[in-house]
Amino acid sequence: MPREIITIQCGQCGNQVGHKFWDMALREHAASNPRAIFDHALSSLFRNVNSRIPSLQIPVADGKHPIRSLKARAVLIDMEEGAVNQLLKGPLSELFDEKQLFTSTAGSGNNWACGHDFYGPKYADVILEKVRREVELCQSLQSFFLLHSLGGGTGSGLGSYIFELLHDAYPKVFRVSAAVFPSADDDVITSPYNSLFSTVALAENADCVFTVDNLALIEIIRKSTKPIFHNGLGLNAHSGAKWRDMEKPFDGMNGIVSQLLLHLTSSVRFEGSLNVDLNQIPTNLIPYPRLRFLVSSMGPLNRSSPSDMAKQSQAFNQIVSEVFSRDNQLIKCNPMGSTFLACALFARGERCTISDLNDSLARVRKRVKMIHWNTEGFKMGICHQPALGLPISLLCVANNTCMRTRFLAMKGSFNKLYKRRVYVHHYAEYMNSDDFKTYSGELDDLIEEYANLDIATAPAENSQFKPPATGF
Ligand SMILES: Nc1nc2c(ncn2[C@@H]2O[C@H](COP(=O)(O)OP(=O)(O)OP(=O)(O)O)[C@@H](O)[C@H]2O)c(=O)[nH]1
Ligand SMILES: [Mg+2]
Repeated sequence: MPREIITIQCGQCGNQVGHKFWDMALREHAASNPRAIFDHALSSLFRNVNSRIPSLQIPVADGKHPIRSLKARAVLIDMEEGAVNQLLKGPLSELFDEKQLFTSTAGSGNNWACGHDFYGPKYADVILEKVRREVELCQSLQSFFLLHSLGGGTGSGLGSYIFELLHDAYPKVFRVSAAVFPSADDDVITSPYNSLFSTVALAENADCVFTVDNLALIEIIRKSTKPIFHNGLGLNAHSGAKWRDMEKPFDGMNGIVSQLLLHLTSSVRFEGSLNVDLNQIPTNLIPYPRLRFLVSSMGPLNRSSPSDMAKQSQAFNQIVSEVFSRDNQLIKCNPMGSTFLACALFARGERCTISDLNDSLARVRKRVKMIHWNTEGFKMGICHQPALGLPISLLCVANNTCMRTRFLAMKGSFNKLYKRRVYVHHYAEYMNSDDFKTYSGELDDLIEEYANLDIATAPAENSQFKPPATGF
């Protein structure tokens, strides 16, 4: 039985990340399935609209091969047209039909409240109708993936509103957010407000949030000595110099986010010896209801992994230590300086084994501080289909109290604006001005929850302490 994922791209960033994601997903499937049969692997992300053509040419979007009967399981939403039109002008346009698109022209003006409190209620019915149509085309829908940024108005405000709608309409389907946090020097002046409001909304309505941070992504790109994920990102050799020098090399940055999504979905798309279903992530990694913000890291980031299998165990050690290092985090924080509530390691590679993973983990294990009630809280998954261009690769997803440092920084930027009431009047049109205090108080609570867990110590033997239920 296929387990389908419906991707909802919302706002400019969400649609640009989605663009890259579909491009890379097609390349990966084309490379893995030279016979090009519409198979189980394809069906979690794509649907075949012409069942009379069971055998397809999997289209790599090179403009030469038509995407005949493949449609992405996706709904594309933006309150401006630019990013969606860009996608429709390119070779991937055939992946979507009109019924999957919903755009307007005015945008949300970098205002969370405009997206959430104006466009949300205004377009709730039409958005739900588009989602419903995609849901009906699934046999066993597993998750909604929301791709969005938290810094603008549409992806953050309308995006979090859509999760509220889905929470009511499809309570049993997992709501997974891939949320791009703004960097501290973001061009969007109001991004501290928007990201704080959407963080609080996601804590309520998402099942889990994969956090990525534009600052961390930019640094990864800048540090790379050669174009990373060369093939996987669809970047060609001579474009390397250009994208490193650009101020915001979104293409490369979105490629890293797409690689994260491809890695996460690889277990539903391909076979593995130790297949971890996506819906096991919230069960295993989220012991407390509001602490849903997961920290991800990937390896290798800066060089390609060896194809020489004799060197594999050495390479594995290297990659495992990389995913625990600060440099490989997709969000600016340092998990090794804080407490892990739970951790998952997902390896991709033809000959990866659980003992490779265990052996390499044992080497770093002593340096990893686990919460006292979950000292063995590691989940492992293996997918034997390698990522494109990477014979072996590893994704680490953790629930770690270091999220509080990221939220403290967010709170600091929010306070800087709010103490002078900068732009508050723009929001007053849509939301109550007291909401600023309410939302920022809720973020304080989240920060405090993480801080308390960070210093938690094992209770005395005769204490009444009951650890939270986890899937471990
Ligand atoms: N990583 C990445 N970040 C992006 C991209 N495009 C925009 N951003 C970031 O997203 C934030 C702005 O959000 P947008 O997605 O442009 O805004 P929107 O959701 O379209 O909302 P409105 O334009 O206000 O209607 C800023 O932090 C940008 O740096 C992208 O393609 N990739
Ligand atoms: Mg926009």
